[in-house]
Formats: sequence, structure tokens, C-alpha cells
Amino acid sequence: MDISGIISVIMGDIVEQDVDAIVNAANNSLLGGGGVDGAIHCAAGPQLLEECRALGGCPTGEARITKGYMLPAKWVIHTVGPVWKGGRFREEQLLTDAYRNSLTLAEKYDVKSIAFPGISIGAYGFPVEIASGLAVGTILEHLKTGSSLNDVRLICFNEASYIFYLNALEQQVSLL
Ligand code: AR6
Repeated sequence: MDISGIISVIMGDIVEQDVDAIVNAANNSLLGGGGVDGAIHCAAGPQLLEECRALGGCPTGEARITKGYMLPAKWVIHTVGPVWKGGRFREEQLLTDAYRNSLTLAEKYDVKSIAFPGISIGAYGFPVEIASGLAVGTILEHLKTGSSLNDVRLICFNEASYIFYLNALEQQVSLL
């Protein structure tokens, strides 16, 4: 299978994606917040928060799964990206872990299609020019290892971030 055809960059709202799983850029409490986290909780309904409460939080770089409730997606994979503190606090490693652990968890639940937001590039302040390259690189690495995913979407909420993720994808696909 041609890996480059599996991954796409789309401008849109992640809660509207008709995929098996969407990924939430959550915080360590998993009890909701603003940004994409707030949008996902709002669209999924209050049962999502109830299930999240029982999970007891999530360390940075790890991932947890819940049902999608009122979302089109069957599953929500909650991951916690790092807060950007200048780049000397393992931020790049932790962001890579967040993508990798989300993908691994997705495979475990037989997910074939998945949509990611730009983890950490909003409230957590991770520079999008670095985050976009890491996101694309980590997804491509995962797909190379014999994944059963056939549709991996990077959902961008504005044009500025869309251009960064698209450029990162084009650049890295040309090197495959
Ligand atoms: N669909 C797709 N992308 C979105 C949507 C949406 N509906 N809404 C926002 N984005 P952020 P972070 C984009 O701040 O940086 C929360 O309060 C947004 O434009 O949501 O990982 C959590 O609880 C940006 O490009 O996530 C944490 O406390 C990207 O999603 C904290 O924010 C990520 O922005 C996590 O911060």
C-alpha cells in the first residue's frame, strides 16, 4: 500500500469528521478544557466527561480511549501534548510520544480511520513549524511499520496551520 495516500491534511472541524476515532488534545486531568478539547466535549455530550472522570487523568505523552457518544466518531483518543517551554524540556520527544501512543492505541481498537488535531500548537504554545514536521514524521514512521490504518487525517482549524502541515507532508512524502 502506498503510505502517502493514507495521510492527508484537511482544513475543518475535527468534531465533524466521519472517522473511527478522533484524537483530543487534552490536559493531564482529562476533565475538559478550551480549544479542541472543549469542542469535542461539547459535541460528544456529558457522557464523555463522565467516562473521562473514571480514567483518573493521563500523563503527558500518553493516551487514553473513550467512546465518542454523540460524535460521528466511534472513539475519542485523548492524548496530552507538552506545554512548550522553550524546547529544552523534552517537548519534541513528548509530542512524538503523544502521536505514537495515540496511533498504537488506535490499532489496538481496530481503528482504520483517525483524525488528529494540531496537538500542542494552541494553548500549549508549541511552534507550529516544529510541531507539523514531528506530527507528519511520527505518523509516516508508524505507517511504515505495517499498520492497518487506511485513513489518517491531520485536521487544521485555520489556514496558517493548514499550510504548515501541508508543507510538512509534501516535504516528507517526497523523501519516501
Ligand atoms: N477542530 C480542529 N482543530 C481545532 C478545533 C476543532 N474544533 N478547535 C481548535 N482547534 P488547543 P493544545 C485547533 O489549544 O495546544 C485545552 O484547554 C486550534 O486552533 O485546543 O494541545 C486542553 O484542555 C489549534 O491549532 O490544544 C488543554 O488544557 C489546535 O487545535 C490545552 O487546551 C490545538 O489547540 C491543550 O492545548
